[in-house]
Amino acid sequence: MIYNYGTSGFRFHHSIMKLIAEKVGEAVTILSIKNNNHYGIMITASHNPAEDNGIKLINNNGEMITRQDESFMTRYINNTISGELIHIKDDTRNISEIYIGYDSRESSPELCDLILAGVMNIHKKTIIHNYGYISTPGLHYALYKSNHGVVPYIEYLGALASTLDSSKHIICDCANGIGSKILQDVRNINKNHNIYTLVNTNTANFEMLNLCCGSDFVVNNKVLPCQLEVRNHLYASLDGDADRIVFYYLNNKDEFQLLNGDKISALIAYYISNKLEDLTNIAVIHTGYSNQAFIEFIHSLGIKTYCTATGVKHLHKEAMKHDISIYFESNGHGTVVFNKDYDELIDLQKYFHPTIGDGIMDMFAIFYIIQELNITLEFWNSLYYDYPYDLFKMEVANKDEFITTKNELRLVQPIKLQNYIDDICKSNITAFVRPSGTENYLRVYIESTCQEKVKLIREKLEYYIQKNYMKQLCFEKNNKKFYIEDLCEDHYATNYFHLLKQLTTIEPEKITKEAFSTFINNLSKNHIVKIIRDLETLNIVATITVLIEDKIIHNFGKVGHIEDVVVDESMRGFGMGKKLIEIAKEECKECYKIILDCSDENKKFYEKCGFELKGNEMAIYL
Ligand code: NG1
Ligand code: ZN
Repeated sequence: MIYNYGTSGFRFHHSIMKLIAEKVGEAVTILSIKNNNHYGIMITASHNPAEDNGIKLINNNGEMITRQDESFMTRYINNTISGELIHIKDDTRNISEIYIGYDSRESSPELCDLILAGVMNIHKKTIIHNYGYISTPGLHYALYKSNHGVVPYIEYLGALASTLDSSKHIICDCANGIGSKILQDVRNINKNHNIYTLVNTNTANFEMLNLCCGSDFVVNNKVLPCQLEVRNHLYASLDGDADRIVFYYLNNKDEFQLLNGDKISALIAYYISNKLEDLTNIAVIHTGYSNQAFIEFIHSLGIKTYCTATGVKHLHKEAMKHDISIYFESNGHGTVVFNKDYDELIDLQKYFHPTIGDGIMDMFAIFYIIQELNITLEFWNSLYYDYPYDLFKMEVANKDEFITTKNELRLVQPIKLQNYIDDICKSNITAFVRPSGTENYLRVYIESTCQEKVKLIREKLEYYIQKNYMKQLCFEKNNKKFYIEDLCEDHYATNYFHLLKQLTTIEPEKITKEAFSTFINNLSKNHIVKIIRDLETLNIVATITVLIEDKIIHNFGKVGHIEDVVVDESMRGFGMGKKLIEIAKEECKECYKIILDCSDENKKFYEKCGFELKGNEMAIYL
């Protein structure tokens, strides 16, 4: 197994996290010494189920770590690093400093101990700041604070809360996670305010985390989380580590109204546009999952928008380029970055986390804006209405085969799928497909001004992806997995031609990409070329061609012809040939017979597959 430091750091089932935690501690300590900087280690799996956990690192300014550091972490944990670092262990003059903390998961304290043991393996004199229970933004804030000398996190939140009008009120679903501890602590230092009621605060019963509650549940199901019944109210849901928030309410028809990351961003942009004359250097940063209606609204305010790849680190990077950047992912993760101070916004600025999305700060910020503008929830919601959209995920054989452009709105590979999307999505429909950075899925997003079209495109795309890319595990041998695909243009750069060489004469070097594409594009629906690929190496290990012949005789019957059966030498004797015949039989379901020619030595094999000798093969070579 390869442990990859991805968009959400290392994130796995807690039992796997335990295997790598000590090494993570070692690696971070080496980074701290090497780069002469302190680092933060946050133990959390955010909105994931309770049995998962994760580790995400923070740099000395409270931001995400660099790509180089991420790559170092991956290489160190997977033991693919050279011996260059060994001497670091022995030098007692080294300085290292670590900030560490965790959310409310059962496995977190043990993971913390393991990480700290790893830290000690490298350098016993490491300075350790152990925050124990803390939210992700809380730990980011601690590192930011270490550079900027600002007040501690809870006190800071307490001071913010005290500026809010306590005649207004919000019900906050804490996802049974760390947000409840933080908000209770904030209340303890600021007993006077009564701006929030907390629900789903059960951190003692670990299994309850994110269960039927929290921001992801609300966004995905568009219903109230459990424990919430009061009507006519503003609600908010945090996620498990309190770095995301979404709002919602029930309208006068009792219909659920979601105020997601786009709506949060829109309200902040609306507020800023009311305060500032010149909006030239104000930016709204979003991802492909933002609704076009939201983007049109932002443009109508005179504010420019920028689309980046998914994951807040991409949004944050773009945010650093503008005077003020409002950035939110649709699922509620985001903040506002002020790279320049504006007198008119000096109060607003205080409510936003300087380096990362913070669900609690964002909740206070929205509260402040509603209070300042004195608006109703209906007014906020009516800034714009979403166009119909759909977002769903599909499990494919290998999501790494899908490569997108930088903003993820188009596929660079497989070209065939992008061409298909372009073909079916004409006017007023957009759709894009990207591999998830956090799960082994493809995510498919479709948006249109017409609900029916969204439904239709979903059906088409689902069918197409299922047929061409879904995991169809057909064979497992010695822990190796294989899957079936149709031959397509994208297979030009594979070992396909060399595999055919094991059957007969072929000159791969003379086959151009164009000639191959023409061949593929001219294949009729009755000419099917199937391949079996190794799931890990992606090598094509077997192939079969099936031709379906339409006849007039036998009541317009069909005859299946099997051609070009090849199993790679290294794969013979594993039952791969039998699998190919099963695939062919499946394709020939409507045929009244299947015929093939074979050499004497293969006769036995085909007999085992149910074939019998019939007639003689005749040929004339021209
Ligand atoms: P992936 O799995 O890469 O789509 C998901 C969310 C992101 C972000 C990351 C966690 C969607 C569509 N994607 O990413 O917004 O929250 O998890 O960093 O919700
Ligand atoms: Zn989170």
